[in-house]
Amino acid sequence: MGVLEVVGVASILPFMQLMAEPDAIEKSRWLNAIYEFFHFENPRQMLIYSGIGIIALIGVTNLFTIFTTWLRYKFSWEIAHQLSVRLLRTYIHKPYNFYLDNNSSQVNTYIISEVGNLTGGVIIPIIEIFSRLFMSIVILSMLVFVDPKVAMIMFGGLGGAYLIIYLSQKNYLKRIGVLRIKTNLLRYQSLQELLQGIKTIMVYNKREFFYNRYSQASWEFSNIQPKYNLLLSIPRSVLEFLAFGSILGVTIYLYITAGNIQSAIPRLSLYAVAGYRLLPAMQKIFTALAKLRHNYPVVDKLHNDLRKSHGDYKMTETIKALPFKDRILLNKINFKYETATRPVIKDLTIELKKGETIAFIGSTGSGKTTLVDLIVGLLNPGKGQIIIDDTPLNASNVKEWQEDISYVPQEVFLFDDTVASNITLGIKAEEVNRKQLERATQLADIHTFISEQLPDGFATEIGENGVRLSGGQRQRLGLARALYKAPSVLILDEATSALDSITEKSIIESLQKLPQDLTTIIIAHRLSTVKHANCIYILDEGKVIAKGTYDSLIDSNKSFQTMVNLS
Ligand code: DUT
Ligand code: MG
Repeated sequence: MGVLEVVGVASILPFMQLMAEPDAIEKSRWLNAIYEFFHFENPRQMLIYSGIGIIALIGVTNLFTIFTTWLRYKFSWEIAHQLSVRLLRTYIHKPYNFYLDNNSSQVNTYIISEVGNLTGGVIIPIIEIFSRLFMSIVILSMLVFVDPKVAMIMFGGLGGAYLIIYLSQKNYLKRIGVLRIKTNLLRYQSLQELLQGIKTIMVYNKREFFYNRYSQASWEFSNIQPKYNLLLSIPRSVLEFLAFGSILGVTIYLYITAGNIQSAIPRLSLYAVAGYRLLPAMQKIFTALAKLRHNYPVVDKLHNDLRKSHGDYKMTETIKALPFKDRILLNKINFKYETATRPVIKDLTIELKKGETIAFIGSTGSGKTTLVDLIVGLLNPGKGQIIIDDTPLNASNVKEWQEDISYVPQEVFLFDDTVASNITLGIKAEEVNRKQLERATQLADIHTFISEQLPDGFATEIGENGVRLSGGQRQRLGLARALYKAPSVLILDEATSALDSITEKSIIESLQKLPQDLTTIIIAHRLSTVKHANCIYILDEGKVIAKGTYDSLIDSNKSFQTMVNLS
């Protein structure tokens, strides 16, 4: 594009020469050579043909510009896509505690919004700088070739002015760049929270507070944009003034040195055309530099997150389950959340035989959920080990261990898709094991509801996070999901707490009828849920304060007696 543009600009000089001085062919070696080469019959003919030639050339140049523009954007957005998915890959492979320490809106904002800013504010500007710089240099060299002094003045004036403006804005641009990222994140975060809490917000009539929360963030963000846009456009006005001034200046200079203005017209046209091309090019370079400066903090942030990753994650979902034959041993495990001051689990040792059902009970906040998060390998114990048969759990086998497990967390996660897809977690419709699906939903006591009450049965869409279902229905879908996987370890964290006692009882009873080697870990506040467990552990502040079967605990443990009496 640069070459084409330069040829277009350069061709103006001989053309104007021909126009201004009919005897130019005799005077100029170049024109004479061209005249001879094409076997023109007279200067008039040469003038017309070269005019047509130049028009064609400008046409081709502009067509080519369209093509290169397309190429440039295609290239840039391809990078944007790659970066975006690479970031996502990095984030979904972060350890679970990353999500405890960071607001999820951050991931959201970076992957979607900031990658867009990176494309528009960094990648495209870099390409712009290269292409425009090349063009500017070639046009400038041509001007130097024609008249070094004028070229230097022109370049020095324009370049110097841009440089001064850029240097004076540099730090400010970066500062508002950092601020822009922060306020953009706040915008996303406050909006996401507003939408998640819409029910509470409506009932508590707190629309104003949450509205203002977003409004504040949006206002701060919107305050930055005009400043940034102004900074980008200031030099244009300054430079237009300078350029017009210099063209006039050059005209006067040439008038004085050449004496007669007629012979200066070709050169003046050249300067005008060169300026016409050079000014926007330099303006674009300036804008690109300023954009780069402003958006550099984005590069920093994203690079930082990408750098800490290994890059080549395996995403395959077909993982071989870790052999589990005999026992799970929690050997003196300790755990403290990074943000907390006190440990949640203290020197805990528990052995769990395959096929057994154990239960964790204890007051709220005693560390039950933390303990099962440790067992499933979402969290890593600070001290101590989790040993499966004889294999200590570590980063390299945790995925295989998770293949053995179905975990129904305290909050069931549902996504806006069909019932079947929510239970099978995205297995393709034709690969779904229908028999297993029926059995799992029957065990979870949700089969009748799905087939009789939902308009499209298993194909019914359940809405965002299952809003079209009741709390108990959501829990039973979570259970059905866990059973569909046919695990060897089933972990239920308050997974039946939203059910009425009768439904819960029938589910727990049917779970007991499952194959003998299913190992079950149940967390419950309702003691009837854990009545049949082989061993009940009472947790308090991360320690086991009593253990035993339901009956033996009733006999031996005072606080257990109180709990039973209260319930
Ligand atoms: N905690 C944190 N950071 C977290 C999660 C929990 O500091 O990301 C604290 C809160 C609580 C303790 O750990 O004081 C134990 O929490 P856990 O969720 O394990 O308690 P629980 O026994 O499951 O309580 P509940 O019966 O209310 O579910
Ligand atoms: Mg819990």
